[in-house]
Amino acid sequence: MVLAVAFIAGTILTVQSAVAQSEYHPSPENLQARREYQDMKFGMFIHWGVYSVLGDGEWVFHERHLTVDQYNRLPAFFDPEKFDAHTWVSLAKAAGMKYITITSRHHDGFAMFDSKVSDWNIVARTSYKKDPLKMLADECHRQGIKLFFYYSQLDWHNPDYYPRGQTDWPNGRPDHGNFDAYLDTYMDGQLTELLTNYGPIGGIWFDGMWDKPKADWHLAKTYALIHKLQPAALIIPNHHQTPRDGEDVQTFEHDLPGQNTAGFNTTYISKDLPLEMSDTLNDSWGFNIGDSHYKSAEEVERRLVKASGSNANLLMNIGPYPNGEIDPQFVARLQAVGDWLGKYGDSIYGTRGGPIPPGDWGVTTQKENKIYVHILNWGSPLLALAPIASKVASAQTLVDAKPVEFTQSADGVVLKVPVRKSDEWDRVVVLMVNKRY
Ligand code: JFZ
Repeated sequence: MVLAVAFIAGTILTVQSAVAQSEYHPSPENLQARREYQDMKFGMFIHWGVYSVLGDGEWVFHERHLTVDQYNRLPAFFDPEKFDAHTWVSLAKAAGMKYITITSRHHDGFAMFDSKVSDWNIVARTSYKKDPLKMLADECHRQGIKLFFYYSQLDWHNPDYYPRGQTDWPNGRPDHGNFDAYLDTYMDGQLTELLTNYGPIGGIWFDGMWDKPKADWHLAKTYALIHKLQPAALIIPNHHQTPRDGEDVQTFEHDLPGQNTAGFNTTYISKDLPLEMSDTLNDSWGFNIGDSHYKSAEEVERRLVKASGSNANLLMNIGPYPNGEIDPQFVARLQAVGDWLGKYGDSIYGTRGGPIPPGDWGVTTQKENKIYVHILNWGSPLLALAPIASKVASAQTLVDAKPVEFTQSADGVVLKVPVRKSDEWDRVVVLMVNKRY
């Protein structure tokens, strides 16, 4: 009897998920937006909120076990007088980044935009009184940068985020609350604002569902709302699970797709969805005054190249100061990566992961009838690559178009590797092939 019930329940679940699978047909605008998203390759992640004042990362509310009453003092000190949307967007452009994903609200629930849903927002609670996301959206539209909003589903402040999740600590909230109202009124209300008041946006980057893995997050409803308000807006959930219906991008945190050095990423890789990898320029997301562990520009470039070779975008994070300035250390590195992209961008933008699997030596990307061989680590004169289906017509270096000797056989392609110039991060050899990818 128990087995029979379990079997029937299992069958119903299977049927339901099969039905759910078939219900989501991405709109043509959405599919087009996914392709454009994949073409962009490099984005700027920005973690910025009232927590930035304390210079101790975006989890400070939780890590110091502050109470809601104590945290409520913080917005009064947040006055980003030096914030200038033009400077931020120009930096993203100079870095060769094509999109920006910014925290519209993080786990502290504090809306960095003008929200009518609650006064727990920058316009109502700070002396700054302005909406930086509006200025950023306008500037992004002017400069042709796509803007995505990070939105935390997890909330450490709202009493209706109840039952609380695994990050719970006693911070003074009552032991009751209406989670349905939190999702349907508060969250969907704010998402409606974000998808209505800022012109066309790139999409919503969700985070925090992992705090209550078993809860019903009303995802179908929220996703349908987003796709109704802006069909081209992409839904990018940072839940580290196999993508669900309605989700448009699979994103990986601190890891290339399929790798799991961080310990919380899934090794499943979607074959259909665009992929993204998020990473930090030092070791923090939000401004952390004690973190000077900056990655070099070369290291950022290598991560971008490896992400591209794995068919993924790289979303590289900075945590601006609470006054709105961006750490000059970040600026210098981003500009250097932008200079590199100025010369090597053809081998990144608009490409997809190449036909040769990534190896210790490097990766390949591909576009039209070109395969770009990115040689990142190789000290020997010859490099043997796995076989490819198409015939190589010619090979040359990307930067100075010098011919590169090669042989092709059933066993693969062997390249005579160009000698590395002293300041050369990546030797890119372009293979012209007879097949269009
Ligand atoms: C999340 C945020 O908590 C973090 O502050 C930052 O915004 C980052 C981009 O996303 O990081 C996570 C996500 C998942 C887990 C931990 C941190 N997890 O599953 O334990």
